[in-house]
Amino acid sequence: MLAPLTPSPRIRRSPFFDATVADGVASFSVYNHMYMPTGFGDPAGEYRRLIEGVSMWDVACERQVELEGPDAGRLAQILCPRKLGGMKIGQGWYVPICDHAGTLLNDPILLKLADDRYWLSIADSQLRFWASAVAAERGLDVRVTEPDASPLAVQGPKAVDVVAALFGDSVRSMGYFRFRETELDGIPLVLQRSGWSKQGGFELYLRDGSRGTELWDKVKAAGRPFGIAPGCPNGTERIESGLLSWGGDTDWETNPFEVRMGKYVDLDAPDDTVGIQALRRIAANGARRHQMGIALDHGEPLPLQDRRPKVFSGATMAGRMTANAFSPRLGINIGLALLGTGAGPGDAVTVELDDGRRVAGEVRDLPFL
Ligand code: THG
Repeated sequence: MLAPLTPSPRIRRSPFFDATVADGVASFSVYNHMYMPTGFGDPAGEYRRLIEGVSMWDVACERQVELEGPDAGRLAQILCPRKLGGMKIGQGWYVPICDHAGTLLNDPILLKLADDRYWLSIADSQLRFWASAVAAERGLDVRVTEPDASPLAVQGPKAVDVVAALFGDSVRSMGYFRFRETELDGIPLVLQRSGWSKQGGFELYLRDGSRGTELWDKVKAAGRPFGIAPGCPNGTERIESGLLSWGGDTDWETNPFEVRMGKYVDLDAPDDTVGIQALRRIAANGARRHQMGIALDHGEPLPLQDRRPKVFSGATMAGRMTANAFSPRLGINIGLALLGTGAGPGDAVTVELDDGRRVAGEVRDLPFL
């Protein structure tokens, strides 16, 4: 058991912090320098509601980096090795952001709010520094700021019913990652069909950080007939579904091709896109590693491993396991791993756990489910 966090203004509270405390949050992680709930004391129920019902999550720590001004679109394209020419206002796109060596710095959703206003809805790295430095170095006319925008996720097969109860049936026909600027009883919001699960759902980006508890309570009340309860980004479901956790599944050598983001890289993106030259070279030579699943041969649920256990193929180190969980739907322990491309589906491997135990396993294709 790790010791609790020491309070500090360096670790920010989300607008939903008080509401999650009132609802019995049991643990936090820190993400983008903000507390992020990681459990409410009922892991089995939290998983079941996500798979069969509906769950609500404080994901305000998915901070927004706003690019605003005449060169906002140009900066977005310089930062993203995915061609953005076809992007329409109201669309969100999943994009890799790479450094000049092609290393993955973040995997945000890019939202186009206007021709001169974009948001990068970021994973856990300081993209604001990166965006403002690149903008200044390229002499662009654009402001890079953090807007008052804090996502609350509603996830699960019944999420659409909860969100329709709040905003009307028109939300049922919203496409994936589409969003609209709207309000709920005067609370300004961006409503998007999105969220870090494969169970379907929406995110309500609160645009007034003073009204977090009010929004939380409205979502909870609308969800009551559907059995809603608080949860959080679910480590088990995301491993089953093969969703990427930047910084957990990636390291300072990881490029987008290694972690199944190659389909979001356009090699014919403009030559002045950061990292595109390196990405072209990597694509031509072939990536050295790839992200795979591992099915572990161990009956009991294993504890969460946080030291990236080594994965062996015979006596040879094949790579590292970056995340693990016991899958209730599969009835086995599963993991994500970054392995050399020599290791492929069906290969027998051994994982050396944090406590030194060795567990046999088999390499699997992703997603598991
Ligand atoms: N919502 C919002 N912001 C975010 C996240 C989010 N920022 C941080 C983090 N999550 C970004 N990472 C991801 C990773 C995967 C997905 C979304 C955000 C995702 N991927 C699908 C997949 O890989 O199958 C679909 C991608 C696609 O079809 O384009 O959903 O959750 N606001």
